[in-house]
Amino acid sequence: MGTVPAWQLRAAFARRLSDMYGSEVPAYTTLLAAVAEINEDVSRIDGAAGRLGGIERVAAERHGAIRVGTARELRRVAAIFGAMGMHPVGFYDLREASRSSVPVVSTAFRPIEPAELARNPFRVFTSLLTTADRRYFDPDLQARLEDFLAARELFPAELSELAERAEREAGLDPESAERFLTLAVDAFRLSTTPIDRAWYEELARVSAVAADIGGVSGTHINHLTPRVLDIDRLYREMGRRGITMIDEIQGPPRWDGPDVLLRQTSFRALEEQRRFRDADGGTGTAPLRVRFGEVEARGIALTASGRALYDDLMAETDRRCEGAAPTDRAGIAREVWTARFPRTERELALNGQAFFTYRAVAVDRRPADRQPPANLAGLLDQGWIDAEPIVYEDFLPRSAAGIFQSNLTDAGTRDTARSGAHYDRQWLAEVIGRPVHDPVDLYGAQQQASLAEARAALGLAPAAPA
Ligand code: OOG
Ligand code: NI
Repeated sequence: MGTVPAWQLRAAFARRLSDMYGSEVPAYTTLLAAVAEINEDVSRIDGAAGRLGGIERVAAERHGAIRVGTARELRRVAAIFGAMGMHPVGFYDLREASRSSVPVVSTAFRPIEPAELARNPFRVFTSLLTTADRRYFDPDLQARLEDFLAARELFPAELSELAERAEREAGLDPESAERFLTLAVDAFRLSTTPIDRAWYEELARVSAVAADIGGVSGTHINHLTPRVLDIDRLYREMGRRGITMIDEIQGPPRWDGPDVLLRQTSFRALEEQRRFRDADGGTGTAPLRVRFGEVEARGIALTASGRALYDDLMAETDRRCEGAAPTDRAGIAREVWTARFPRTERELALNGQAFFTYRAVAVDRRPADRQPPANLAGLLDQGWIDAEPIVYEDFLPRSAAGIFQSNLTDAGTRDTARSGAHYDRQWLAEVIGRPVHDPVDLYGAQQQASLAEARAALGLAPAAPA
């Protein structure tokens, strides 16, 4: 009897979660059908489509999002994802990135090794409620909220035990794997336990996100996002299929230069009937909007300086959009990018603005009767090495905040006269009890290792640090 390794647990979990979500949220199934059609079409007509991950990877690729209330819950989540080879990467402070009341800080659990990403890149954006932030919660509400959260159990003990064993032993026997997957998918299903109406509404006055996290007895996947190779086409296609998307695609504009980072768009959460319990003990149903759909297109990972340029272009686009009609934004963004963003991958590589995997070309393809030059520009231009873009595997705080926001019916309240509690990546690492990786470090190490290997293959000394 073999062992089911972490990556197979991850791939099976992503697939089963997707099946579960599809059976409960019909619009998601519509989205998947449109995505599959477009991906097949694009990969047939565009030979370069596979450069940012092969079609098999892209077809299976999903990200999900969950929200939890306490450090203890987050540690449980980390163990469950750890069993699937997913590790916390990045720190996102959505309190600062939103106009509405979004009292959370977040990380993403995902594979970090290139080979693991290629097998299945499933990632889960995971948010933690900031109960100690006085802008949202006064001491009395904080205390009642924390009591409520401390009394609930998101995950059965058996699930946590299986997760710990899987991580310790690098996999599970098939029977335990089956049990683990069943319990894990169930843990992220929308709960049918009646919701305490008064409590939910009290939290919703502060923030719909706080109510979604701390007003109910369970957590749930609130969206699952497939990856599409042409997001502009998908956007139009969803309209044709009768599903209204939010009014823009977030992230970089469509333009004729390299695709970088991440472009996302979503449809608003649909009303679902939920059971509520009133103070007098009676129960009833009322509609809630908590599960939605999103789709994304992924591009090349940017270095710190590439990212600074990106942020700068977004800020310039914002300034130039003031007073303009919302529908003008895409055109304005495209102008800003055309004027200021590098037009080719080569430029991005040589400027040190984006990450690539470098490989020495096969011996019989190398220039004959010549010595390889020492510098990267010469190596690329004379055809000694190939540069394959590294896919951006992470998220964008502003898009994330936009996704949260587009699903709030009410902005909530925030006392801006008070200062917020401070949280950062280090703090989060201590809370989780595991390192929280810096995404730029991960991409940088991957690029560095590939370049060193390529140079060694060509008999060159390791590159001097840039
Ligand atoms: C998470 C929103 C962030 C993304 O794709 O940026 C996100 C949430 O709504 O809980 O998933
Ligand atoms: Ni998302």
